[in-house]
Amino acid sequence: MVSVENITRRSVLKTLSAGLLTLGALGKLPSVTQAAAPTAGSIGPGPYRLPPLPFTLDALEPHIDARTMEIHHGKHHQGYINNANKLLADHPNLSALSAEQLLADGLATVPQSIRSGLRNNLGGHVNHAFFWWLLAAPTAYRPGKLQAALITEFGSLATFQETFATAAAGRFGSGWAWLVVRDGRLAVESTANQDSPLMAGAKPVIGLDVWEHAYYLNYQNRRGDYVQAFWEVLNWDQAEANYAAVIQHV
Ligand code: MN3
Repeated sequence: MVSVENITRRSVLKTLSAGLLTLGALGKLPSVTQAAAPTAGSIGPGPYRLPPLPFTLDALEPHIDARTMEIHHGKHHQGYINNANKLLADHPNLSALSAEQLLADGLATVPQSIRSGLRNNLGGHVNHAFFWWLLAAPTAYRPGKLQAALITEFGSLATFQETFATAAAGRFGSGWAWLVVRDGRLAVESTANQDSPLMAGAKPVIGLDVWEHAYYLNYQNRRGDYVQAFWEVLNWDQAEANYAAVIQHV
């Protein structure tokens, strides 16, 4: 187990409190096989709008079917956005913050009457906007610094994937599995509902939605099969870009 570059807890926190994802930076990263997300995880201030998928609805088949993508993106993600916008309609001061900043630093200042609704729905928006960019039609990827760091941290890529799958399977009910940088190190975690690692002082690198709405049409109760399929459609270029964005703030 080795620390990630020279990231210190302090620098991670500093990065977070800076509103972090000034992800214009991501756009400067070289694109390899996929269009690099200019703003993955960076939504900016409200009111929010549904970001288009960076692929066609059927691009992930047979691993994730088009109908699931259509409902997941067009109904579920849109629903989180509609709800978050409604909750913030009378709070322009909150809406003016970036969505990530509001989640990471601002929830405690949100009026009690809308706090849990905002936690769920703004979390849902931020998580899904981040997630779509991590999916892509299967293709060849060039291993980069992230894969090297995963091997250093977990011993092998396979061990990382097993650890991640265990976290995804072990999240009871609805939630997410994550690869994050926390306290300067890569770590696998999971969150309940739509909670974001940003809410707990970590920076997401890879996230997987394990709500049933993400897989039930195709996999029914077989979450483990869905998690295995995720590796087939994981956009490693984006994961590398996310990792690069985290460590460049050192
Ligand atoms: Mn979802």
